[in-house]
Amino acid sequence: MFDKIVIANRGEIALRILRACKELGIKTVALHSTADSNLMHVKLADESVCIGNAPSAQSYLNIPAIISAAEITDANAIHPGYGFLSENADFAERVEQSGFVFIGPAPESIRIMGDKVSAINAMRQAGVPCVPGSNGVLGDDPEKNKAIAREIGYPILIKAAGGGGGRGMRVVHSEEELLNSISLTQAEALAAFNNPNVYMEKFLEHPRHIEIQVLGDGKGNAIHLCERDCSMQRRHQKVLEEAPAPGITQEMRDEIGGRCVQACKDIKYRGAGTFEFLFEDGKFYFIEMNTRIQVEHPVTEMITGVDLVKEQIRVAAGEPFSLKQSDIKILGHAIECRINAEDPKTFMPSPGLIKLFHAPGGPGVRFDSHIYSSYTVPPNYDSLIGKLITFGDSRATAISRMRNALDEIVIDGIVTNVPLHQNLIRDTNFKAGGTSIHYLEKKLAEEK
Ligand code: MV4
Repeated sequence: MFDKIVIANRGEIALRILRACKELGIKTVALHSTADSNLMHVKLADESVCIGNAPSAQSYLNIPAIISAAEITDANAIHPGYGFLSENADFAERVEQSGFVFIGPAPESIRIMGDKVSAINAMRQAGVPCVPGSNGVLGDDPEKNKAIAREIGYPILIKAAGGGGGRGMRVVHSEEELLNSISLTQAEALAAFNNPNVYMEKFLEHPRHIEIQVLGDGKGNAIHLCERDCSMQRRHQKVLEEAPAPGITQEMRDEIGGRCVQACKDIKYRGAGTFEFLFEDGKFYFIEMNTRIQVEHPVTEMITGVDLVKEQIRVAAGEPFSLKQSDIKILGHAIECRINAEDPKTFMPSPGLIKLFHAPGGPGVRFDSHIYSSYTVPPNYDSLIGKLITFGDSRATAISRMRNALDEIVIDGIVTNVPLHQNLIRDTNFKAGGTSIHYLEKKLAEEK
């Protein structure tokens, strides 16, 4: 096992990684920007290194500074968390070339999944169901492209190979718009991702976003840890997630989970990963794979009892895989509300001084957060300040516990989206379960 790990992230996930390290008896090095010396995990870490100024480009994205910090502290491994450099294949490669372990997949796995076309090709090859589409990058023959679109059937979606997470997409409703839309998306893709490649998919109009959590040991062993429903989102920002997904039967779970596991075995995937699917009319369609630990990982931890961050560290250290698929049982239901320092109506960020914080509690309540009374939320980063997670034997219990926890939590001094969650947790359609990716935006527009 590692002796010392560098935590190359900030906020709640840095604290989450620190807690996992402490449980495993591993020393920790907290890296932070000049704006972040008061972060909770910086106070709790064995050592800390300031790696640059507040802007992320000068600190949390500063590869030479991060590698130097690992060198001077004599660490063994680097955990990238989520966001920042977590899915940067060049970073993973430079970490390993410098003699450290990257706590994540091999650079080659990150690279394949970073290009959405190569990801889809690899997954289709492995037997994972994908959206009907162009099965590759579009060429420059207009007649061929028209034929592909006609074969798929309108409406279609043009997506950038270098995109993902909702960036670089365009819906096309008819052949008249097709060629112009392809050119526009190619130009935008070149500007945004330095990669002009685009591909086509059937546009699914009312899907849910359901994703499968996997763990691989990098030696051809892999398991899945059930699915999460992340359909409750606004502008591609997830707001509330839950596991398991309402209405998904054990039979459907075994089938789609088995496909993901086979794909992980085929590519000798190492660490935690997520297969993102659209789910419509009872069918799963793969769209992307995330090669990092995700924000919403706690709902999976609550329903399976598996500590995903500890497992990431264990497999990165080359320890034998202790988990078998038959060990994974669904113990209940979990919900996560993302607590943001933002206005619940305008969604404008609202950083500043937290004068008073009181944590909610009781059975089945977990709050993953770095905040404390007198902490100042800096304006330089993402507005996520905590994740409130509830667990219960049923979805109704998890909802009831979340409603109470949202009424108990006190965050004074800054504005947060807690009122949005208090509204959503009482929403009739949410309570029924299984709403589509468009539900929250429609609800917000109606209530305006
Ligand atoms: C789609 C789609 C409909 N049809 N692909 C947006 C984020 C990126 N991960 C993929 N996205 C979508 N791809 C096809 N063929 C609709 C979306 C989409 C979406 C997906 C998941 C969660 C929220 C979303 C919000 C708008 C659009």
